[in-house]
Amino acid sequence: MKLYDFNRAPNPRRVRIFLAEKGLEVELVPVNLFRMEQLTPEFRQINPSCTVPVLETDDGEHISESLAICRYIEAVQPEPRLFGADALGEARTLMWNGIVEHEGMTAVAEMLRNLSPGFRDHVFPGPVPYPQIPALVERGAGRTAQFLDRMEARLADSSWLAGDDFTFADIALLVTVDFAKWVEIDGREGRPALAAWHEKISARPSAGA
Ligand SMILES: N[C@@H](CCC(=O)N[C@@H](CS)C(=O)NCC(=O)O)C(=O)O
Repeated sequence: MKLYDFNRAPNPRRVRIFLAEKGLEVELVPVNLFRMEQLTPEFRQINPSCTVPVLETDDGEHISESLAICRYIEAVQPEPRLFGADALGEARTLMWNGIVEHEGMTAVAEMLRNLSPGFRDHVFPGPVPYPQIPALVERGAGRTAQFLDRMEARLADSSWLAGDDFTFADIALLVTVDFAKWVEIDGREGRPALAAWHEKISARPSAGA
């Protein structure tokens, strides 16, 4: 297996952490997003969405989308279980991952991509040049704060996001909280449960992946 990767980006980090938790090493193929290598004709053949991560299986098939990649890895190597121990654990993992992706990652991305000069005319991945809308920075900040408050409430009641077990949903939240630092939001400030959870998850060796 090979992973098309960019070491500064949050979604590939989700997969690298997942692989590290599984104790798996795969070849990493760097795709430099700062140099727009994701838009080259060669990479578009690999992933027409022009995003990383992309997993190349041993049969040469290309799988994009972090969730799909990690579900595949879980199926190939079930232990340690990172999508919950049973049907309910899996449903909770997918539910919390969905909440993190749709309410958290998109909010931080809305801020960053409408703010940073590096994303001018590149607000969405892919070749179409969508312009920035500065008003969305403030809206994204509000959505991010609301999301982080929701995570604080959940983690005040639950040791991990999906319950008693560490799962893929926690990995999604870790990369989102760390991604928010790009827009100078420290989600841990004033949120003690989230801060304690962040310290605990960051101490796992996989967090450095
Ligand atoms: N839904 C995808 C999102 C992938 C994604 O957006 N990746 C970003 C890096 S974190 C990317 O490749 N961006 C390319 C671009 O902005 O042009 C996933 O879960 O993997």
